[in-house]
Amino acid sequence: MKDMPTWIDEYHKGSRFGLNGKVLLKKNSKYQEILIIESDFYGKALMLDGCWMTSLRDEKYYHECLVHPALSSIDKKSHILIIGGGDGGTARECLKYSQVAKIDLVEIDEEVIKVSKTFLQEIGGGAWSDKRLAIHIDDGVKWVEKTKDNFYDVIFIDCSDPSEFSNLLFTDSFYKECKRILTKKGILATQSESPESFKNIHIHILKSLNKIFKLSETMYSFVPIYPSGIWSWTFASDEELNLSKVNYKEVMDIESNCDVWNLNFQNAAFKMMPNKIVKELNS
Ligand code: SPD
Repeated sequence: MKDMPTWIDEYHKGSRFGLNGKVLLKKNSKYQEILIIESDFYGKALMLDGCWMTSLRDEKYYHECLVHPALSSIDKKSHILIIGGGDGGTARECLKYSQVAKIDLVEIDEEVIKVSKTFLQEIGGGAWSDKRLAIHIDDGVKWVEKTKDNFYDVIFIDCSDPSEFSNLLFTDSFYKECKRILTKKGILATQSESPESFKNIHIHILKSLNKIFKLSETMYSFVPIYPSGIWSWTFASDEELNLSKVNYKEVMDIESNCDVWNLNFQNAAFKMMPNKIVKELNS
């Protein structure tokens, strides 16, 4: 019976978002419950504290959208910070750019990295052995606080939904600290939750970034296993945010190496803000 497929659901506001699969691992780390399943259609998938994080089938919908709008548009991209991202998918996408010289990946939960390397190797892939990637087991908020001014060209916040131990990653004071450690033309790129299933926190993120940075833009697409499916990513900068002004030669190479992202997809995704979000932001 132990190995029989079963329904594993994320419960969210009276709805269930589930995959049918076998449980390969269930353990508690210092911070959270970690579950790995092998599902029929989405392949192996990672759930943390009852929330889907990623699956082999749909992870590119998430990681490509977080990384490429920022990295395809910014000229200087040598120093990158990833906060969270313990499955390795965000680092893998960043490393597609030869100008990326150094990535600091700061993940609070070492177990997430260990489990991802063991069960979800396809996600991190060659990133784990790439010399440009430095892994730090640390609290992202503290890491940012101890970083000197104007240090990173791009910061990616690849965090879980707000919870007891990730709440600080959604605060104005944290975003201000990120701004302090970004280079002049640097970009902050964050997953910004769902306009449907996490509407309040979504609005909060957009308002905060809009207030703290001179420029910010949000794109919408799908992450099939997340509650309601629709998801968002927000990009903010104090100097330049030319998200579709790209180096075409470079973009062609990156596009041919992506499953979901391309420039047309991106340009449409930046025009997808649901009207109720537009109204709320303008009210
Ligand atoms: N609802 C889940 C939001 C999680 C976003 N981060 C996922 C991590 C994938 N690298």
